[in-house]
Amino acid sequence: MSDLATPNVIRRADYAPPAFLIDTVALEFDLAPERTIVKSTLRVRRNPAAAHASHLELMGEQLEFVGASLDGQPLANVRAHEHGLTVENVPDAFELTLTGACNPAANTTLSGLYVSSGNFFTQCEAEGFRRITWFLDRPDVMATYTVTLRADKAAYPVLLSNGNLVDTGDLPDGRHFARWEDPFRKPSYLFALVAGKLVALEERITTGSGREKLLQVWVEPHDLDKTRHAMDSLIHAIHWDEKRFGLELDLDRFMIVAVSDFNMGAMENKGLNIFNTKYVLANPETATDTDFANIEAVVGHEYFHNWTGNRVTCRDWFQLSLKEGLTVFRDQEFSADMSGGDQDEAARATKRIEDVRVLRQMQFAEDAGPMAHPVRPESYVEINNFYTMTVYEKGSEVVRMYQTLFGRDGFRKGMDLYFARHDGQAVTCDDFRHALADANGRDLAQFERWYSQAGTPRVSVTTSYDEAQRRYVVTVAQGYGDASPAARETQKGPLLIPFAIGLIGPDGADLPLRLEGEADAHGTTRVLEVTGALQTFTFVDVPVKPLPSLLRNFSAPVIVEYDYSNDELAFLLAHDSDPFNRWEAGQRLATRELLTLATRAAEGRPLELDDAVVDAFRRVLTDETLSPSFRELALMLPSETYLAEQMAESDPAAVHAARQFVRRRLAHALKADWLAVYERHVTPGEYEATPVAAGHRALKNLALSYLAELDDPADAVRLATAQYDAANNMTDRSAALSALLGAAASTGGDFVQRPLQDFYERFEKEPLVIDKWFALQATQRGGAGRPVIDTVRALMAHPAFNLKNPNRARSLVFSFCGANPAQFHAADGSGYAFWAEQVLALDALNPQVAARLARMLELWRRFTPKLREQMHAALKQVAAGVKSRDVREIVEKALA
Ligand code: B3K
Ligand code: ZN
Repeated sequence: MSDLATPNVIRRADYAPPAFLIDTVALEFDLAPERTIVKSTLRVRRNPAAAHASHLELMGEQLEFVGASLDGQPLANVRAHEHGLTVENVPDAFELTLTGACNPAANTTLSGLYVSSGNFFTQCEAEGFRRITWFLDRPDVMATYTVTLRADKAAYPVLLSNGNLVDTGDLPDGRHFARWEDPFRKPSYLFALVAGKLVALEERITTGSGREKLLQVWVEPHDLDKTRHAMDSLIHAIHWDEKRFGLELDLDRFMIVAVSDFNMGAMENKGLNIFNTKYVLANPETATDTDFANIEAVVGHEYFHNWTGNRVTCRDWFQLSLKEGLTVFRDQEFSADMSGGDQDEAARATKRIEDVRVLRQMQFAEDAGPMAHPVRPESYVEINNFYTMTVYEKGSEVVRMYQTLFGRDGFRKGMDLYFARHDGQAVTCDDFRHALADANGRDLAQFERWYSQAGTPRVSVTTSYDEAQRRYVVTVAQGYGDASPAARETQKGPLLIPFAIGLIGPDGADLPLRLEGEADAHGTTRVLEVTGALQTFTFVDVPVKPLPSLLRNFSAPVIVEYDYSNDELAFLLAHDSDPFNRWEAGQRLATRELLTLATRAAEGRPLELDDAVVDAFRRVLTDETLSPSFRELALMLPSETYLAEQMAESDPAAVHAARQFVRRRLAHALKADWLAVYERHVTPGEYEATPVAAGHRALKNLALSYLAELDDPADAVRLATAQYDAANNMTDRSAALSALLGAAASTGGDFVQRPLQDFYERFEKEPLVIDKWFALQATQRGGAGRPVIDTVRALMAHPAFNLKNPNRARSLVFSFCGANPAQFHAADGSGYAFWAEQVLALDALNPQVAARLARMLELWRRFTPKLREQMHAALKQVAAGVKSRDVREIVEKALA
């Protein structure tokens, strides 16, 4: 049965409050893999704030109707249908009992109730609860829940749901039960249950008000030795939210459960967070430094949702960024504080750089294509397609701008007012903005455009210095450039842009800043408030012609255009006091050079690299006053994907040729330095997961990857082989293997076969590590006459490959299509044919995951004509065979 019967567009403008409210929900589950019976008893009443309706319409999908009663009487005027259930002529207030059945074992969508490794799990956000029972499955219907779980005791010894455990006991026939009560009203998307053979790491902590709390991390028994880091991250998150925002854990018990089949990262169900194993399980042998950091961030993120999302939730799904943008901002600040405290600006900058890199590579690309939408979208076909980089990452930048405008204290005042006004409510992005505005005595009407306009703003800056008058005039123009049609139709006017700027003197020191009209100079970074389409700011008392440092710490999610020379960029890279902008100067320098080279490569002209670029890189590499993590970020070239997006017509092959040329050139020119850095930054002894140790490993492994580019990679092969064999942690082991794969691509050497095989055998029983094994091979560079698609196709037939497991699908299929552009965009179209096959195969199993893969061709119009044609054909092939609403929305928008 396809769900295409109603391919209707849902519009924000059509929001209407629900005709009925549900105050209490009592759920009883008789859990069985093939047929689970769910009995739901609802206290329903007419919504006084809504128009009168005589029928109650509940949503339901893939449910078998078993029976119904109203106020204890069997119900005749009830009609179950494909999209739910209608009860006709209901009274003003009543108790409704509905019994239905579903098939968790057959549920490959991983939405609703499903089975993974023999255990039961749920995923309800956004609209999965309706696949469990009939309901007003929308976030503005908030109820208190009591949940009774019954199941076979031997097969499902652990029975979990939201809130507090109030009763347990044995039942006849080897069954048992558990009853859970959640004291907090919540929307249905936050409901969860888990049942199965699981064990927990437990801790008891005391929170700010002196109350004791039970914390649990539940996993399969063989994974118990990988839960310590997740538990520590949870404890840190709980303390951080008290300290930074005065927000305390409200439940007596807080549980995290890991599941290996999961569509995304994790889910913030009230008191019972369910996580992809990837964001829970870690020990030094199996997880990289990046995995450790991601676990901390995601554990924090889901925990922070308890207040920003759960206590205050969204009125409707158009407001998704209300909880997601805000919670991403909170997790970014948490990670920054964890890595460097709130004092160490350089350590905080590392986190900032990583976040901005993701935003620019992924969100700016989204803005440039057919899925471009505002942070608060106006319409959708399938809401699951709108858990996007724009809603999450740009949404976080929008929240960050309030903090940039009002400072940390002003932001905190706004948050306090937001909770004072809206605790326990389902609200809108406007409510959040008003709280921030009112708490700070500001009119933020213009700021609303950040929520309603799509596209990436461009800020063009010109400057002029009057030596006689000692005045420096900064002229700022804002617009959207040639935005995509989807973005253009949302654009109405200029934004309020907090634009942080500094002025640097010829000695490299910041100049004190005094704007015209100010009594005296203060500070060396100023947040200018740009509000007009064209505006000038005049600095006075400027003793020498300065160099501007623009958009410090990336104070707004915009593209800055300013005509820096290569020498000026090298100067900023060496001197800017803003660590973000030091990195930024290096990226601009490299990007400009790489794009010039890519154009030359496309025209078949010889390539050469400006010595100034080599020198700038050498200075960073050898500057021991800079932190290793900063150097690693500064020396990493912009990604091929990002570079291709900057071209008038994306040409992945030309970009790859240019980037490889530069990597080789830097490898040769700085060979002795790379070797010295490699030796200096080894981290002998026991593995430490600290940011400092991780920084050393990152820089050392970057050096190794450059050394692997040498024409004669003997040194790299020797070092990488030794590193692989001696490694006591996954960061070093996987980096060594990756370097060997790199060296093998250029030389065809067979030195990589043994470690590749060893890696598989060593970690055969660790699915998350086997994911890395697939991903490393999917993203490897292709050698002459050895296209990676051949390896990928062979790996699809490997016994360990399984398309139904999203992590495995992502490790091979998504990694190849999304993270190996030069191979995926092969001129013969082989990558696109593979993509179309896999999108259609996934579409039949798991539409949400399929839709993510489908998006990988959405920028097809921006590529060179030959690639464009082939991508178009692949898209049409998918459009002709698609079944799900999820994938259909993506391909139809791409083809429109
Ligand atoms: N809120 C969930 C995402 C749900 C996605 C549904 N397709 C995880 C998070 O953002 O915390
Ligand atoms: Zn979230």
